[in-house]
Amino acid sequence: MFLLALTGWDYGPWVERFRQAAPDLQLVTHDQDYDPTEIKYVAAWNAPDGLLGNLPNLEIMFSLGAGVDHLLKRDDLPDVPIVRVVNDDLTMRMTEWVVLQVLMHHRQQRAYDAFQREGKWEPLWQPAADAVRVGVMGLGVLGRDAAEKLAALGFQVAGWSRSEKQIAGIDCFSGEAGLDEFLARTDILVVLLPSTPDTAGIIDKALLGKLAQDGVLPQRFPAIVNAGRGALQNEDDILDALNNGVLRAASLDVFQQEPLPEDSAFWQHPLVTVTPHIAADSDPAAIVEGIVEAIDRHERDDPLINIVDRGRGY
Ligand code: NDP
Ligand code: OXD
Repeated sequence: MFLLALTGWDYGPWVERFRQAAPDLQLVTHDQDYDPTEIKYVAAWNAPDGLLGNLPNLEIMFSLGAGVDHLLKRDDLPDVPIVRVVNDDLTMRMTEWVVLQVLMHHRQQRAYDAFQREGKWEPLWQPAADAVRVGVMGLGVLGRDAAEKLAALGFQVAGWSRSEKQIAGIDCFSGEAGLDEFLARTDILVVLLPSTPDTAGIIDKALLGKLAQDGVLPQRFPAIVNAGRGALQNEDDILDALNNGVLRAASLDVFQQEPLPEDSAFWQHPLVTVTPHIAADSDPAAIVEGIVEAIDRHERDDPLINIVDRGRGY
């Protein structure tokens, strides 16, 4: 039996899609009556506390997002493989959001929005994309695709990851040793890291202070674009950096506390673009088939793919 355990998302489209993709799958949602000993598979997004620890015959846990911090931080985590979402639809959604934000900063759209509100016709000098250095933190499934699409638009793109990489058209940096050089050549910093003990609070005063201050548009750069997780960012440090000119703009899709509290200074800040954790939604129409296929693989005794490495935390 397959258990869907979600909070904050509507069950309807997920149940409907599972029924279409696997009509024979016995499916229950966590708000229905079920016998916990019958559950072999669970798909979770912010499942209620305690629920996951009470499934004695569980064989696989599916994260309904690409990120798995919502699972790994739990006290009730069973010792079974965790399969996460790796899916072209989700990747493309993230790349769209990242490219949108990078182009918005590059093409000075926030300034034109303000001019429009003032009824002011004021063309600004515009450099070409190849004069702008984008740095992508995290070169996994999402970071790599965004980096490659940004490079195709002509930006000078570098990436930073834990392990060394070689990617055509991208300057690759890795580990502690590569971080400062990567930051020093970055005008627009895109953050697509997972939330782990190693990355907690990594976007802080020290890191922001190492970003390039010699960008081609000094009044716009450096800028940051974070769609990784709120836990990566020290929000007071970001606000200080914006207020004292170390940072010239921020696009934030993720926050330490979500929903973003009403009194957060980010809402009204003229240099900040806020989106409500929508950079890359998990669309049941795209994701359910991958889960059904993983169950088929498991039942055929084929190895699972996209398993989370609990030691690394992602
Ligand atoms: P991956 O696991 O494929 O990639 C993670 C990348 O981060 C890898 O390149 C990895 O390095 C790097 N990394 C991890 N830890 C470190 C570290 N300590 N130092 C340097 N690099 C590190 O993840 P995805 O690309 O699929 O997703 C990234 C994150 O995006 C998710 O974990 C989630 O938090 C977030 N996300 C946000 C969404 C939104 O709507 N806002 C939607 C979906 C995901 P290496 O390659 O060497 O392993
Ligand atoms: C995810 C997310 O991790 O939506 O997929 O944040």
